[in-house]
Amino acid sequence: MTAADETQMFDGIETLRDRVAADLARSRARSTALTDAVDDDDLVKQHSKLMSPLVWDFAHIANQEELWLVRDVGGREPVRHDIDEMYDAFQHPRADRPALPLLSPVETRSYVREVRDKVLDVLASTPLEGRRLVENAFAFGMIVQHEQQHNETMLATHQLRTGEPVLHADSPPAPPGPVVDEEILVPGGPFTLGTSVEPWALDNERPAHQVDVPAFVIDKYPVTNSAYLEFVAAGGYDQERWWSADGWAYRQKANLTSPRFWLRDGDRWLRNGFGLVEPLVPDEPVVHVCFYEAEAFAAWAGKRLPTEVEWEKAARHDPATGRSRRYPWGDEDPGPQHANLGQRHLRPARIGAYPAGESPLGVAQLIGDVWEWTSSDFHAYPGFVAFPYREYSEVFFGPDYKMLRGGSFGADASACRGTFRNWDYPIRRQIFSGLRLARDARPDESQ
Ligand code: AVJ
Ligand code: FE
Repeated sequence: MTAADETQMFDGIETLRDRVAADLARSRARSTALTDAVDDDDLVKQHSKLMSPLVWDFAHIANQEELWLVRDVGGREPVRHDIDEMYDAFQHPRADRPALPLLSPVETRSYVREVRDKVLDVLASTPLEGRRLVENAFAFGMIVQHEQQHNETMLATHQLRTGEPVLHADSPPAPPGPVVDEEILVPGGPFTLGTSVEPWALDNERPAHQVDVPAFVIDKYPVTNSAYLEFVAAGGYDQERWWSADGWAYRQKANLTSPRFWLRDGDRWLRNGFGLVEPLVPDEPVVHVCFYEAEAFAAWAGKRLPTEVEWEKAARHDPATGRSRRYPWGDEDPGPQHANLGQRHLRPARIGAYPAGESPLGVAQLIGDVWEWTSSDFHAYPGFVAFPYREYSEVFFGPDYKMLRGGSFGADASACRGTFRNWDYPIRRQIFSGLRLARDARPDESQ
């Protein structure tokens, strides 16, 4: 190795440490903002049986950080040895968490700070090579993503909270020109699904492998409020024929009549976004629908949901090179010109707002705005190896969960990429979930 190579490697590692420190600071700024926005009563209370008290999420974020970075990576003594069980998501379902003897808001804030101080020390002193867990700072990246995932969950808790609005953000950009909603043909043929090279990709995104995908057609944009409203107005929620058997049973049981947080006001529809009630924006992607609603809407529209593989091919396939990109727009990390991510705006952007984020085939707004339901269950890719713990992905594999792709306005760029896989129960609609339609290509189209 030449001296120049060594210098470069040293620079590379310093850049990586800086990158980790910046990402840690950014995720912490967000969890702090989400918890500082409300008073202590609000922090400890349960806003919905579906969610944890905000103070549980915050301490759980710090507890995971302590387990992986202070104790495992750093080999240090526990900051607190007595609370692991209380903040273990597998020990206590969300509904039961308010009854636990949780750390108070004051104790939580000091625990969170103490852990982070130790982590910054570990970051400065640990060689980022040798063990797979620290190679490319993976464990730090995993913990950044974990905090950001909980930040999105905490944002969903804010959406369920009642009372005066406490969160404020700028409006997303408007479409810069005329918007033509269209269908896009994705040609059939081989495609590389997943990744083996993305340093912070989680276990379920690995390994990269080739799949053969028949030609299909996908909408350029996610389904909008106005399109979804047509389904509502046409009586779609009362017509069993659009719904799967499980979907109809749930529609009946939960008495679904419109997306969550829509309110009927005479002959117009309003929606509640973080406590602010306003008329529906027609060309904004619909959000807060469950998988069953997405599936019924697609059937009513004469189409279907894309499979997870189709979604990823639409997002990553570059027909000119046959290569899979990191993101629809290329290999560059997401910037504000590409996608509505990171809680910069507290709503999806109108369709057409992100021309710079389009895929080579012209599919738009795949990343950010709303998570998109796919028709796929959660399965391991061939060659999957649980890493670094089975409870991130493996214990969820099977038919109980449906896959969501692309991230939402509430998701951070660090926890969202072309290969990123999210999952939830098909009845969930407090999440920032919408959909995009697809269909099989007709023989005359696919030639
Ligand atoms: C990948 C979003 C389904 O929130 O349950 C957080 C992420 N895993 N803590 C979830 C996660 C452990 C997970 N999802
Ligand atoms: Fe967690």
